[in-house]
Amino acid sequence: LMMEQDLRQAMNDGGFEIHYQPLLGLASGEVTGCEALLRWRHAERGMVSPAEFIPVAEDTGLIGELGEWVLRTACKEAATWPDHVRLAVNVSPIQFKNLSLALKVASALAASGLKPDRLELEITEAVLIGDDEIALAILHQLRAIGVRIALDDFGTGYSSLSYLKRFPFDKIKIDRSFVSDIAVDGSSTIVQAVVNIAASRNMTTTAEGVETEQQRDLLRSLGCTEMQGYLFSAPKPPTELKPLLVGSD
Ligand code: G
Ligand code: G
Ligand code: MN
Ligand code: NA
Repeated sequence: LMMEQDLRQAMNDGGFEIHYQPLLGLASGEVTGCEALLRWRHAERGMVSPAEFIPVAEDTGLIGELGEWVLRTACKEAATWPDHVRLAVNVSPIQFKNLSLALKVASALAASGLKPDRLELEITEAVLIGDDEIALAILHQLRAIGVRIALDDFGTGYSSLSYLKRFPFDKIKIDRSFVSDIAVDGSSTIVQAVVNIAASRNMTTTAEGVETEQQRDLLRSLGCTEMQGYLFSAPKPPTELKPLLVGSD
């Protein structure tokens, strides 16, 4: 497959880069963290979206190597940010089939000097589908290291509530489909319910895809903890990100 060969080559040639999107506290308006978002700069195709190549990396087994590169590179970058700014890294469900994941995370932290509680791993509920005891064990190993775990894309999959019972997440990320509709239909009551469930279990909430001041104000009034979206900033390369973090110090 063309794509697979391209991916391998990009890995060897430095064709991947990481952009970072800030997360803001809704009460303080301060940057509380940044999410690492992988980008592939392709000679002919331009910027290729991870939505396109992550599935290929998963199918071909390249996701292990690629995921480890993202983790190590992003941890090094985050170690240069102000101490109160956390780093969020997306972890594919496939990476949870590998028993060495916790070791790799510990190694990336040690190599970068980033404190464990500044790293937040974003997983989707697909990790916990089908009574996956290995994935659950790895989640507990990660928790033991001291990293935080966030449940990403909440509300888009199946029977999400049962997963909140199976593992004590630190954070729920509310999918942007709820945020985009929040002012126009019943989505605000759904967001309110998620915020209430999260608070009752000691979890914080981050609303994704916040694009308007109206959405931000509504989310703040609903008690949502953080926001992320184009209203404040799109994902940016490290050099453009830095000025957004200074002054939040
Ligand atoms: O940044 P963008 O909206 O194009 O991302 C599309 C999808 O790719 C999102 O679901 C995001 O979580 C995922 N993604 C981005 N970077 C990574 C990464 O480093 N690892 C994994 N597994 N997924 C990523
Ligand atoms: O699945 P995940 O939540 O990790 O995906 C994050 C993706 O959402 C990134 O690819 C990012 O580019 C995209 N994104 C971030 N902010 C916004 C926004 O305000 N609006 C829209 N439409 N997409 C966004
Ligand atoms: Mn994410
Ligand atoms: Na998400």
